[in-house]
Amino acid sequence: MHLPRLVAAAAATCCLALLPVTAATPAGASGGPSVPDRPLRQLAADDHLRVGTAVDMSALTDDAAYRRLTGSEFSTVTAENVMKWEALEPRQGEYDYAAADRLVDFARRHGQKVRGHVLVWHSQLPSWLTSGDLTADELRAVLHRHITDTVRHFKGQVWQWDVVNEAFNEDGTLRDSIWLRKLGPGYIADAFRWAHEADPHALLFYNDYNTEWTGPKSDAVYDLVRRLRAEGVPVHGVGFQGHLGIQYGLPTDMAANFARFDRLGLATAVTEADVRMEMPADAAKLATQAEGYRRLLDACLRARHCISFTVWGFTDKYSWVPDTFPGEGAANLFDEEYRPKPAYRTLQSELAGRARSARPDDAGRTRPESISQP
Ligand code: 9MR
Repeated sequence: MHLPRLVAAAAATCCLALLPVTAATPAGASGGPSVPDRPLRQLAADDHLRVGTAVDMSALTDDAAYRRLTGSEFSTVTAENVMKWEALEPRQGEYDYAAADRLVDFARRHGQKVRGHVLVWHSQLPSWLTSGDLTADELRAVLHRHITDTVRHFKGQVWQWDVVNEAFNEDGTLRDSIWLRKLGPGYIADAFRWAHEADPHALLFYNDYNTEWTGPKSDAVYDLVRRLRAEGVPVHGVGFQGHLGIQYGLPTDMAANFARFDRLGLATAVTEADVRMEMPADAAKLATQAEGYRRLLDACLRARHCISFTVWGFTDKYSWVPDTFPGEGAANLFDEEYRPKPAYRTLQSELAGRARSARPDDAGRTRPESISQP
């Protein structure tokens, strides 16, 4: 059931004063509909959902407010950068797991699960790999070893791995990457098989952006995972990154799209949600942003096997957006001073509204822990 628009609007209005999260207005204090002021992770647990954030390890180390909210608001964490190949193996054969291990340790101490990001991607590869003139056989061996070593290192500690990331173009053809060029399309199935051999209990995901709605790109992902499953390849889930921009208009058919993946018996997850805007932000843009986050969460909650909802950072203070899209920003749930934005209150309300509306005899949502593997 949807949270009534009225409540979402009231939630948005209440937060334009941008109170610090620790001193938030008690539910209903303004006389409006009550907005539950509980951490997202608690509210999501009532919906059998894990809620997560990407973590910037420098901020986690240096910024106490960032550290506190990372621990209190989220029940899963993703390494924003420190599990990428260039970070883990800057020189061939020399691994540096220190920063990633610190995140795994933080997660353990805070009762959080870890999303591993990312094993096979065309970006943030070490230069020894991209500029070295490896033959196809050598590259295949290097990829096999990277997946095996990395997944083994984190064995039992990573809940979900993004095994292959962003392999498709917008038109649904395979992206021209070093992997496709040298190894052919079979690299995708190989990556899943190798990851599964290294940790048979980790949930293995295909992850991409602009696949939240139906269209050629999400059709291609759908065809890929359906075929892989039919061939017995151990792919367990599909991640929808969820990088939206309000200037493009909000997608309307995300729930239907998530549902078709759900019907394949696959887990789904929102893996990198943020909703950016052209700056400066104003009340109307922040309200549209809140609706963007709400729609992503709604699509997830309607899919029985959607097991986690992860935002790509939670504060505008450390967002990747302004560097990549000059003139855009304000994409996160909290502003740069850690004041909750309307989007944060909307997620709280949506999560609480779902839990309240769940019937005891409801077939219900799958518990994240019970997703089975082929
Ligand atoms: O947020 C990440 C940023 O700090 C890096 O500079 C960037 C490099 O490409 O990657 C960002 O994260 C990306 C993620 O790994 C994959 N999906 C898109 C994310 C945003 O670009």
